[in-house]
Amino acid sequence: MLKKTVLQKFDKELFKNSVIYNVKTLYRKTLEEATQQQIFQAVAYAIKDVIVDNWMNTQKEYAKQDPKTVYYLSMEFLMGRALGNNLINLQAYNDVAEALEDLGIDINLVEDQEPDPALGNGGLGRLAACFLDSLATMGYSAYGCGIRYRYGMFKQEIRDGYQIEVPDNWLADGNPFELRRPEYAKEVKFGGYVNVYVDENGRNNFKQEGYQSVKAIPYDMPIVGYGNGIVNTLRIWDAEPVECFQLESFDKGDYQKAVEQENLARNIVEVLYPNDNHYAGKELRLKQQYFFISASVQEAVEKYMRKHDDIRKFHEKVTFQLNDTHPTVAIAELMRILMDDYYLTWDEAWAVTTKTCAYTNHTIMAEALEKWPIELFSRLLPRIYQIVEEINRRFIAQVSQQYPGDQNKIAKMAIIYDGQVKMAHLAIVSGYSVNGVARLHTEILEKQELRDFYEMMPEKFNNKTNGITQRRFLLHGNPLLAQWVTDHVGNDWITDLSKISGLKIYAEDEKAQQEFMNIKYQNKVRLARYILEHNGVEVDPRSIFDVQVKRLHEYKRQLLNILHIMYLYNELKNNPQMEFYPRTFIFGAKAAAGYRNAKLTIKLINAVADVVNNDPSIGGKIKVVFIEDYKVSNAEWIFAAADVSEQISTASKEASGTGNMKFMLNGALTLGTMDGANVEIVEEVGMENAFIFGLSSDEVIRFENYGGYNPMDIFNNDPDIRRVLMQLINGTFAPYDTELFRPLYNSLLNTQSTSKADMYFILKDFKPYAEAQRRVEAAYRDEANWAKSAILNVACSGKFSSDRTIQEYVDDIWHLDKVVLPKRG
Ligand code: DL6
Repeated sequence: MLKKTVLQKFDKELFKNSVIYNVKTLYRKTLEEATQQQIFQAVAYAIKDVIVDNWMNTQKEYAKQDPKTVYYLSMEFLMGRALGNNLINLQAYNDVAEALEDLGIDINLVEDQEPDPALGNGGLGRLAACFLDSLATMGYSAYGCGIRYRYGMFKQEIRDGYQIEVPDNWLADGNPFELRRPEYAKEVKFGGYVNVYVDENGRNNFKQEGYQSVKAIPYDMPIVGYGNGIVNTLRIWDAEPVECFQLESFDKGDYQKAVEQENLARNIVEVLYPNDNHYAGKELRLKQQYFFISASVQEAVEKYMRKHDDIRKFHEKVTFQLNDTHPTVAIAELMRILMDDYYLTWDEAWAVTTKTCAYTNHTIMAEALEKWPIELFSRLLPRIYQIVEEINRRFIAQVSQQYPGDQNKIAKMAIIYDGQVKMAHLAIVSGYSVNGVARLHTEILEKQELRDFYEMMPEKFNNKTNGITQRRFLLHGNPLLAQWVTDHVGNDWITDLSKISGLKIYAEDEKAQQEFMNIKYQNKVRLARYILEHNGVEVDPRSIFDVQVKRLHEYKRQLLNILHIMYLYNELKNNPQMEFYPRTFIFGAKAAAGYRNAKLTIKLINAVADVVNNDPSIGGKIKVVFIEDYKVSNAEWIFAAADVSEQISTASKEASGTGNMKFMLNGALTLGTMDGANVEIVEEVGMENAFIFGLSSDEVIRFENYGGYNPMDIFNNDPDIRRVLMQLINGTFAPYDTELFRPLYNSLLNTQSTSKADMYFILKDFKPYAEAQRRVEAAYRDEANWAKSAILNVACSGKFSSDRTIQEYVDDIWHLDKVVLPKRG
């Protein structure tokens, strides 16, 4: 057994013995006989043994100091692999790597055995994971609360250029870091009806009856703070039938109900909906939301009441942050518990709830807004619906009082309207804070999307620009650059990223520039090897690595990128002698399974790659690579190797972006629009160290509101663009099916579809983008100047640490107490 001494003062021999012991007791094998997966499990259990000591100690200290706690309620936590991250945060990575080497084991191979826990789609879920890392590192008491999906984000395989979705059975070999906590199980009720009984005190008691229920079982995962001994908890809920399926139910006539309950439990946590920025309106999704929220809120209240006796002061010790509208039923669930279980009056319960819940908005995309049909909502959650109805009734009365006779205001602001329950309205009305995730995004919320609410309750609105954890995305993902940064500015940046600004003085230092470019080169070699192994494509690490990795969505405009590559290819074919700096265009993206144009864009990228990569006449000057199964673990390598960071969303559409920050931290230059957090990145690093192009968000919004853009004009007047578009439908990249890419062509020119043409202004921004790409090429030719800009990007990335973001949440919204653990002997 490994004792706690290990990571306070690493004892190599003890650690090695622990690994050998674990292989023996878990698998009845010696190290030599064990598989790689078994070795990973043995190492993970050895590390967990240490973490659990710190975990117990932290929770004991929290119980003693009783700090205010944030519950970060989120349908998604895109954690990525835990082993490497835990070792980094325990400050034991190098020691463990050495100890494993002594045993003849390569730590990289061990890390590679761990499946990526992919309980999230993209930015929203990864942000939640970065926040948990920062909260633990900064000594704040926090729970992440979510769902233990049996299948996370699908694995992507590319076959014949098409995306194939393969189930992600991430629990197949077990998850060594989790703990099952059946003692905290909760019952969650669905359906039935609500009866009212008057009790002996003349009070109305509301009781849900005739319902089906599910048992929620929590699994806890440790969230290790960096170097401070703190371990917080990510609590994800699994579902089990309340009672085991019993045959005697059949005799009692309950057979049908028993089967349904069993199925409900089986289905509810089965799979993560793979939609990013898109609401599908599925009944099971609402069940998932209420399932994990009811369990989490019940537990938060019970935990509070184990130490306190006045539920009216709940908000003094607890705050709920709603990660987008997905967890918004928490508002009504808390009201229900306070009124039905603790007998608070409406006003008392409202006073507590409205001081407990805060809401983060992550998108203005209309198709992402959650609106549940009343029929579905009230059938599934009858008591919750009653409460939402009452919140709505009182709110409308308030609106009518403030804007007498203005029916339009009510139509725009009501929580329940037109047969639908609008979750964002519920969150804004009932929360004490509403925040956007980048300055521009918050401004758009205030001035456009949520303007009526902002006018009525401006004090609730605030901005919290997103951030990322430097511990995963530099210290773990890019050890060479991390060491170089430490050599130049010391290691304080690991917990205070503002310190990285000390690098500025090296930006013009020739030696530093060479060292930096050499590190970048080595990271490019590492990625080139990965690409050769996974794609079978040889890429030249001396070429410019131009990277766009993120979810595939029309507003993110991967189509603009690939159309521009087609244009460059045409240019080169026309004039093979032209000056051209070799480029490797790298993509990585998953498309939602039912998103036709997104999936077709993946096929187009691969089709273009096939032609371009195999055309000897261009002498390998352009390579196009689509990295299969983009996920947190390969992302770390990709960011480290990038020269150019493609952040080319239609201005106003990307709420923030966080990939942009990860690239910057790793010294890539942003090629982007003035959208989301790009605006703030440019503000930090300076226009001259980025490549900005395209419509502004005001211009986009003006076109959207007042019209005046016709892509056909561009098609008719610009022969380069016309040629590229014609190549979508003349078989250049799909000789066997000339109609294959017709839907993409139509989406740009609207020759057949009912939706607007070129909704994302791809043709409008095409030439400015091509021009910005020319600036990239020219800049890269001047190596010293490029190195200077790249170093400045790293040096100016301090603002984009999730530590800064979390401190702002703490100061302005949550008001948590900082906990410092007493030194252990
Ligand atoms: O805030 C995290 C992340 C932002 O960085 C992205 O810009 C934004 O698109 C994403 N939003 C969503 C919305 N999903 N829903 N609902 O994922 O949030």
